[in-house]
Amino acid sequence: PRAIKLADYRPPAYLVEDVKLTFRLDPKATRVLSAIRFRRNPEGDGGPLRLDGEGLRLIRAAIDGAEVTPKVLPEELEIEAPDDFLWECEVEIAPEDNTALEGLYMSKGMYCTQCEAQGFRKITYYPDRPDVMAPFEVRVESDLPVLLSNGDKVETGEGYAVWRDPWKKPAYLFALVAGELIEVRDSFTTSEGRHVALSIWVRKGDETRCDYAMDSLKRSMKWDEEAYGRAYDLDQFSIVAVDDFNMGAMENKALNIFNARYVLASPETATDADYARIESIVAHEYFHNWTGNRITCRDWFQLCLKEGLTVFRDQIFSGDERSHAVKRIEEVHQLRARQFREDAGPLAHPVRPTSYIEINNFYTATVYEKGAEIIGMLRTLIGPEAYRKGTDLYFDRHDGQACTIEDWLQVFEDVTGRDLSQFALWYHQAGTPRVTVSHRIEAGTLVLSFRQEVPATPGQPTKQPMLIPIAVGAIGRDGTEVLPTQIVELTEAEQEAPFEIGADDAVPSVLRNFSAPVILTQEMSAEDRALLLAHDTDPFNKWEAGRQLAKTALLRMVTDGAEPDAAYLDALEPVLTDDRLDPSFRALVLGLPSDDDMAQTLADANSTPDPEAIAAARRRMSEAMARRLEAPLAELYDRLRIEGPYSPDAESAGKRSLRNAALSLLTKIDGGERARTQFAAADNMTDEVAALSALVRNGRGDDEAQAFHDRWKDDRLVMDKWFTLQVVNAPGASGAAVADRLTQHEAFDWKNPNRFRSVIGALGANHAAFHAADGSGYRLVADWLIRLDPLNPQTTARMTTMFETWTRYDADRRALAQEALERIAGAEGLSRDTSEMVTRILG
Ligand code: HT7
Ligand code: ZN
Repeated sequence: PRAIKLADYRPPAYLVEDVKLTFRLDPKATRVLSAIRFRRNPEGDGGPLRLDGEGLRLIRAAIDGAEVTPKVLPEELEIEAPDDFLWECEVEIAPEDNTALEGLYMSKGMYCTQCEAQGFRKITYYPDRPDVMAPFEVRVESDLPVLLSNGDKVETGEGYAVWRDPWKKPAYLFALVAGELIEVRDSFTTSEGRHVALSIWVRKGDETRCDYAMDSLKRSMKWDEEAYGRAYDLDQFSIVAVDDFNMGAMENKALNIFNARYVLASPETATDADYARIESIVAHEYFHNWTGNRITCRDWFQLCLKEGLTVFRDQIFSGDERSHAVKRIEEVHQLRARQFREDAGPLAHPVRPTSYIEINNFYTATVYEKGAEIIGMLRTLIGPEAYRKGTDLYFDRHDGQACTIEDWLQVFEDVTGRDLSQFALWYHQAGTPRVTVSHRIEAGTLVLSFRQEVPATPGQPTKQPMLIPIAVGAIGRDGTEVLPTQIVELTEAEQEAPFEIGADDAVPSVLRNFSAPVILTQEMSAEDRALLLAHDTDPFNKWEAGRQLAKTALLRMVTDGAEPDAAYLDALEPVLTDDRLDPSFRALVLGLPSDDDMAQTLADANSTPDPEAIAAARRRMSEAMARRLEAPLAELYDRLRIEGPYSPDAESAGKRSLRNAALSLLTKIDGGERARTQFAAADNMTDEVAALSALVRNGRGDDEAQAFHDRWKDDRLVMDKWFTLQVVNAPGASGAAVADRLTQHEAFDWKNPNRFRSVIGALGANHAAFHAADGSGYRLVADWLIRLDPLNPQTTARMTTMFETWTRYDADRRALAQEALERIAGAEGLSRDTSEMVTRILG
């Protein structure tokens, strides 16, 4: 397969004036009629009309009313055409046979679409590229009661509906939904006085679980008006929940389509984490209306233009709605677990890649999360006011256009007069920068000495120094802050920064709020870390100090067989019992670094991680924490019980998270008594899952797992949790056997992506099980990926990333992983998606 290169970008030969589509829906033979007005692009190469199309049966084609016979190739159609003309075409497709869930497909009797990135070409012939934007009018014909498409409904009658979207959009934002759906309605009046009808469309029975998504939507609409001055621009906005979906959700203009798990929530069936995710994904997709839809990407290399920015926007929204401190810690946790891991392995790529084989493989943590970090750094560097001026200019200047990263940076250069060319390296250089800091204090001046280095990554052997904003402060020996937060702009490979602190001893607090996505090395004694854990005014670094103490202690346990560090355990107690601190913050302080994090830390230090030893060390540490902190944990567990009905608000969720963190530890030493009682009495899914997980983790949950199953067997979203928690929490290396057994369960519908991920994907979250010494984890995953690939290449390819760290491990494990990867690579008819991924992972 041919690699697509950024350097080969050429403007389209033709532009589209407007699009009219008619769908005659039928599961086996849907007819799609298109009437598209094309106009030659003065900036194009003057070539023939080339339209993308895949798996389409061409019935007829005409130019200006005269039938034509185009040259039809497997992935495109070509024809000589005049400069300005009407293209009419009729094709036939079979949505029922579409298991890849791209294009028009069926999910439980309902028609739906997924066109990003290149699904529209599976619907009809079209220049399926984001820089071709046009208004669409869509007529849907079917006996089904609900017929939806983008924009506002302009006509409806017996067996049909017509929708018009006046805003120019690329084809990847096209959507159509048809089915027996229930509508949950609300409304929102914009700051511009527009009355918007809001609808959430779900399957019958789910209409009672839409309140939180609807509320999140209205809060998002308001927030975008206040934070970015962006109001909604149509009279209708819909969200549809779909059971079969490859990813989380999709921002189609005025018709967002969601994986049902990110819409539906009720106290009995959704956890606090589910509520938080629903809030942020609803916001994310809504925010795309301006950052993605009104202003889109010129080509798919610019994906971070919409995704990095929109993630940044949804992160700040969630922080505003909840707690910025807790949200930042969670973001960094996730960034390190997913993006740093990607950046450290064979799949490392720049935030703006320069080449791809299958674009679906570039919807990555790097594009999304590192892309968001870049926006955050930009705002730190120029300040919030200049940032807002820049975004205002961006929306003014580029509304209705398909843009590049250069366009984005230019507006900030224009409003600040700053040269951002060194900053732009963040988009171009892959790999996580390493920053090493040391310090000295001379006559009341704290001098920080920095060194930065960006590691080599595939295709990028050498790197230049980056512009890195490092937020610093310092805490005096008595616990008071002697240096409030300042920003150091690193630009050189080595650099010093002096600060008057008026004291001769202090502990520097560096990379506050995780001001840049770097790996920081800072030699620091356990006492100094404990001082920061106790007194840092920056919540992120307060948490980070505890984290570093935990890591050091765990590393010593793994490499030297040390006992759990008593000083670390002692340092936890004052934080745990400090009622001035947000309970959810305290819950995060109690969490240990994951096994995968420990494995990466060992690999970074050129040591080979032993998954069993890591898991055993974490188990021993948890038990030691439980014993050392038993009294305060038990006290908190009793005191934090919430009386009255469940509410998903941040304060209540914080209390539950600390209480359940306490439960998780106490279950190590109380024989499971509290967890069993909590499980039996739980009136909400957060407490129910927490109790069951704690029991399963300690090999005690068989009866409760059965009871959970019997209670929830008819609820697909809760059953996904049932599958996942058994695999993720399976002790020792038993996870692969547990997953294998669960694949034989009658409810294991492997063709449904959520269910597949709930078992096979979950194994990736059980480090010791996936990396079991006998290779059972690798084999099971390979077997199932080989089976899924012919049906659903996108989900298969995405899940190959479970193997991305395979070179970290010992020779035996490497051989077993390589064998599994080669078996996937050699599978007959392997998709382009999976083939690209496995080839890159094998290196
Ligand atoms: N922009 C969307 C990305 C996407 C996607 C979503 C669902 C299924 C397949 C998909 N391919 C790409 C989602 C987002 O980031 O908002
Ligand atoms: Zn997005």
